[in-house]
Amino acid sequence: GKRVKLTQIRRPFIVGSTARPFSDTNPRPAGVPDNHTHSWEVFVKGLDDTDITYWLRRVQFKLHESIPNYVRMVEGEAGKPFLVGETGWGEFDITIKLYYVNDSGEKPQTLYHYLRLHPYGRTEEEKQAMVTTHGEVRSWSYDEQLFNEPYEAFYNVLTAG
Ligand code: SLL
Repeated sequence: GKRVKLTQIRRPFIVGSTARPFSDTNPRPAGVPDNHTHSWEVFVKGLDDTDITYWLRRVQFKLHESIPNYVRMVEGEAGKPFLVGETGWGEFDITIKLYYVNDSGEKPQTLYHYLRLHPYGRTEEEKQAMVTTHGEVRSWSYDEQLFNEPYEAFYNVLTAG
């Protein structure tokens, strides 16, 4: 196929994690080890939960090796985040590999997200900014996927609707 020359298409997305300490409102599920302190999830999703499966096909999350089946592949489902949920006690770097739709001809790309269970920041204000009213610790980043000189068929998919 032919590429659309001198053209770049950007698509925004959010990569992040949300952690919840075990508590009365977030009880430790049966079978979860005593030393686990939090439930958490890591995800890739569209802005305001818009669908991104027209350009992103699947996502591989590489968690800490201490976690059973620490390499998780998540296939896209229209309108749903690419998401892995777990429980644990520690923070670590998660390797996230993005696989694009076949029409794109794009090679997979890797990005990193540090899982935070505890508020982090230089000041009390910075820490508080991570915590929701429900006591969730959010570490969310805005990111943009750049498609440079996309193939015509893929360009049409990207710009349809
Ligand atoms: C640390 N470098 O030492 C980090 C490693 C690993 C945390 C943290 C998994 C628990 C499980 C878990 O929370 N690992 O599934 O057994 O702080």
